[in-house]
Amino acid sequence: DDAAGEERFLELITSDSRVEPTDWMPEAYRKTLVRQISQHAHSEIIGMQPEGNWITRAPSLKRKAILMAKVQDEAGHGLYLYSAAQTLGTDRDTMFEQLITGAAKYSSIFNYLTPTWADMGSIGWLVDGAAICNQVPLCRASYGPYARAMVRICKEESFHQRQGFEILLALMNGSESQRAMAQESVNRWYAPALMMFGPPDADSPNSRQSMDWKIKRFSNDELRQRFVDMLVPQAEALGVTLPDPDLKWNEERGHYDFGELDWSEFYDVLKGNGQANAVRLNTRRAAHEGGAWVREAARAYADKQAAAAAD
Ligand code: FAQ
Repeated sequence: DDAAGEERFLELITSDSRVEPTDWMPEAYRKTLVRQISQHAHSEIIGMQPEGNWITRAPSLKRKAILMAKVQDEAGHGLYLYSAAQTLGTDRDTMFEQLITGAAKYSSIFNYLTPTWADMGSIGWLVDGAAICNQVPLCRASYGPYARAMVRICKEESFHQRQGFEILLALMNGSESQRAMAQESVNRWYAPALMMFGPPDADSPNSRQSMDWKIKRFSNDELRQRFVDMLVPQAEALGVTLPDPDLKWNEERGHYDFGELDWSEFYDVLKGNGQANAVRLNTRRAAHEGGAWVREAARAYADKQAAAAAD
């Protein structure tokens, strides 16, 4: 019954064990997991677009092959995450529908445009870097299928981050104009990457409960700080400047202080007013509708196989 189920659920959470799909769980726990996991899945799927935009224009065959592999990894991440969300009883068609009608959220970062090749470097270094910071703790999330999906995703994200760093490093070792291109791109991506961690703790309605349930292990601001601390020495190695005049080592705190972010921009992007919200959704919708015949063919094939097996 529910009382016994709840007791066992709390015991699993307190003892840092995993909650599995067949375990009793509070409806609100299920709901917040579906919310977070589906948003995460949508981010991976929409996140293919800003880089997909550069596949045909990558500056060498090797760069093209690497970029294609990375974008394919993102499709894979989306699929593991949809599978994890499905174990909570929400089917994939419902989630797709929520995405293409604009009802679902996905990460703010993918509503920014990628006008230069250096943006492939910045996405890998900053966006995948932020993703790793946020996602490594999720490997210990209390919900088993989500945590296990994150383990593999994080391994691939580490490779993605290195390839982005390496793109920027090649540019920084190049000509004057290549260095300028890298710096200009970092200038555009830095603040939006810091916003990926979500609003400041004081304005984060879901954090407290998600941390009590051990879905989130650290708060948005804690992870943002960890990310900034990680970036500074990497920026020095690259020779790029992080665009924040207030960025400064704080001996007392043992962390870098950094400037206030423009949260009005973040909320504006969430409302649909970012550079690329409309493009992203239209492209996704067209891909989904254009792929309808593949789903129909797969269904017809599966029916035929099932009929043959029944004979
Ligand atoms: N964008 O109360 P909180 C990737 C929403 S990495 C849009 O703090 P929570 C890899 C939030 O959903 C990107 N919305 O929420 C890649 C909530 O709205 P709701 C994906 C945001 O859940 C790299 C409201 O604001 N990663 O894809 C954002 O406790 C390169 C209040 O916020 C993940 O999804 C945002 N940045 O904490 C792929 C990681 N931030 O739902 C391709 C898993 C907040 O109440 C290329 N997710 N919101 O309507 C998480 O860790 C959490 O969900 C947070 C937000 C930390 C994102």
